[in-house]
Amino acid sequence: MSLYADLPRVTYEGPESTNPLAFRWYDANRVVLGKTLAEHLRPAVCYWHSFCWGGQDPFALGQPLFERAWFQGEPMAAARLKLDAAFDFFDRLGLPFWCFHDRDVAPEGATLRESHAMLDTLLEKAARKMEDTGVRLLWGTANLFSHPRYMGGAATNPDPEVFAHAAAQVKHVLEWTHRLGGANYVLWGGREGYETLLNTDLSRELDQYGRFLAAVVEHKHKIGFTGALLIEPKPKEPTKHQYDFDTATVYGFLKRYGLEHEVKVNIEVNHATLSGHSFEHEVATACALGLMGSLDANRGDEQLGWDTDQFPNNHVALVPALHALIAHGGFSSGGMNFDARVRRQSLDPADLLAGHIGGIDTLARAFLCAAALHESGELTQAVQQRYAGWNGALGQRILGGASLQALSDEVLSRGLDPRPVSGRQERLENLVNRFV
Ligand code: XUL
Ligand code: CO
Repeated sequence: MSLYADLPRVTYEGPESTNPLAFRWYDANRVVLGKTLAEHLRPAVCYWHSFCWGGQDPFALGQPLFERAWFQGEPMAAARLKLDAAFDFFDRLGLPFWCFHDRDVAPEGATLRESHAMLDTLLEKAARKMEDTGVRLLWGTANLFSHPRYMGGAATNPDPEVFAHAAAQVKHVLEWTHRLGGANYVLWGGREGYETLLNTDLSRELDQYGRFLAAVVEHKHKIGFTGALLIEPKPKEPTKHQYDFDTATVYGFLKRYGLEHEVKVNIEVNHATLSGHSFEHEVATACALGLMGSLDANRGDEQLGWDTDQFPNNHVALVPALHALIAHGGFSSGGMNFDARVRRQSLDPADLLAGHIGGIDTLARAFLCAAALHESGELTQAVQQRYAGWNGALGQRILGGASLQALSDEVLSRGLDPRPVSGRQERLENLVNRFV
């Protein structure tokens, strides 16, 4: 008997429902702005936090805290059990997508060849389950950060053999992601960063990373994978300085290596806040720079300075980012992956379901608010009005390339004397609050 088979199948019951295991806002088939909520949000369950994490924290030694049958026994049998349990869980929850790292799905073998073979066996099984259930793959990725060989980085490792190993691993998972019809392939820069400059050649490491990414792009085209390649920015943890600090840093990196039209970003809420930005800043930056890919929906804790990966539970906080996303036209290949885990005292199978239900309801409610705000057009108009001068003759001359000399002549001859105007922040904050 599977762990999750006894759980109820989650259904939408509406905002008045008091059923703790029902959706109150996520009505998957509700049409808003021309598409269903499921089509807008494209929500995904992540394999690693939900089925691989055993409740350990840095103070817990030894065995996993959670009692799961797949945390013991022969590794391949355990991995099969875990896959069955995961698809049972997907079935209960009814979200359209899932996401995985290679090492979440299958154990690491004694050699890469052995690791590949085990992954192949498990992903063949996953492919059949995807076909049976209709659950699709939002993205696949390779774990280039858990095995000790990667402790000094993968692509940015001082040892080229480690680079080659990482390349071989990514090649295999990229091909599988293609075969499973994945919408995206994610590269989170696990240990691509450094602890101290005393032992680090920063410029060499960036060149290595640039070459790695270019090789991934080449292979993507070679095999005909049409999904998006996504870098997931994070400023710190596990290393002190992660190279993919934030979206703007990633953009600079991509520009330097000529990859800005090939790779987009997967923005995680908790990574955004760790970088000292708001989530909406990261989303708006990605939209502005043409890098908007996908989102890892979670949250941090305002009093804690690390990556707590909690399920989102505050819809108001998400409205500005979703408003920016809607204004941008929404996702193309992306979606919302729950890169989130329950707290370690949440031992019961139903806790995992409740975490996802709360998370998806929070996203759905935030989306509905943001869609209403977008449809009213009031905020958009206020911003357009603020920049209206740029549509006039002077604005157009400036953007057309007017020189400092020409602008100086114009100010002096016309006696231009611009007056400050209100940014109306409080009025705009009140406006947004009408929609939440
Ligand atoms: C780590 C993190 C990863 C990526 C996938 O902080 O967010 O789980 O999302 O490798
Ligand atoms: Co993430």
